[in-house]
Amino acid sequence: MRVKMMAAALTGLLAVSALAGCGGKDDAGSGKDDGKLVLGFSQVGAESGWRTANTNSIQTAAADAGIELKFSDAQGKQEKQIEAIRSFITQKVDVIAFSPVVTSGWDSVLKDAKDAGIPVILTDRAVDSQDKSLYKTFLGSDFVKEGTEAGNWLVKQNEGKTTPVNVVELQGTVGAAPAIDRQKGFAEAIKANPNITVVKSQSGNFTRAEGKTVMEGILQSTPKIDVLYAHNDDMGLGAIEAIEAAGKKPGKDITIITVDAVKDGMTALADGKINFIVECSPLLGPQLMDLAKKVHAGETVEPRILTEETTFTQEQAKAALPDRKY
Ligand code: GZL
Repeated sequence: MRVKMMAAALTGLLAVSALAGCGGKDDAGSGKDDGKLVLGFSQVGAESGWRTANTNSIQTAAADAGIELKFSDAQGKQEKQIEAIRSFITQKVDVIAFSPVVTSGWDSVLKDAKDAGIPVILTDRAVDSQDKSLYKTFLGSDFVKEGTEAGNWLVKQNEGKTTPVNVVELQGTVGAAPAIDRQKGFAEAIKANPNITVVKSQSGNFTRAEGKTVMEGILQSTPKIDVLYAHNDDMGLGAIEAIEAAGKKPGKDITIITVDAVKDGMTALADGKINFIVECSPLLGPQLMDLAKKVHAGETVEPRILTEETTFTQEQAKAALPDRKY
């Protein structure tokens, strides 16, 4: 009889501790007991100076905010981002944030995060999901506006001229929001002057190496190039190497417009090898951490948060360079 009572008591004790284990998740949601907010972040990769600056901003801001950051680099592959997000769900992080490498193919994994009760924040790039309840907010630039700024500057430079202006366009990663929208904004803006036409448009995947390779091919196959419009500084800098190797002067024989305004791009602009840069700020870290805390606390946040940015001429670059943070 005594043995039976002891066995029953032991069973009850084990059951209680097991339940305590399941329900023991602290309010941070991560099963940790230090109460720190746990943020899972899936980054596109390390394809450009912009991306490096963006990663630095996020990692520094997480440390400053006392947020535990689980950071994953997808090396430019959507499947790795999806894998990372699923892992964050399994780990029961408090908030998930990511910069989607391309716009499509996210609904399923975002629905899993929603079903798991984990809020998602989009940073930098957008998704084309129709269901806006799949994420709490999108923090990033207006890429159409960036393309428009680039096109408007070129139209202004050719005001009153009637000679044809042949533009070569180095597009970003195929299917990425910045590539789609920077092309759209630029194409719309240059309609103001029918003499300006894009004679060749090809992806350089936002990297310096591919920008150089693609530009080498275009220089061979395109007789008259007046302007290069590159969707980021890195592709523009790679193209400059190809232009110089072909015996032409970048910024003079070929007018060059890029987007981002990272240090190397701004230096080339100040040196006269680039003519105009549209800024795209990578410094999203502090705003992201603030948003993570708010969504974790159940506060309502704006569904779309635009980043502040400007444009630079060669003279403005010379003045701005000493104070640039990236
Ligand atoms: C823009 C960002 C783009 C940058 C590129 O917000 O997604 O990706 O313009 C980067 O330099 O590779």
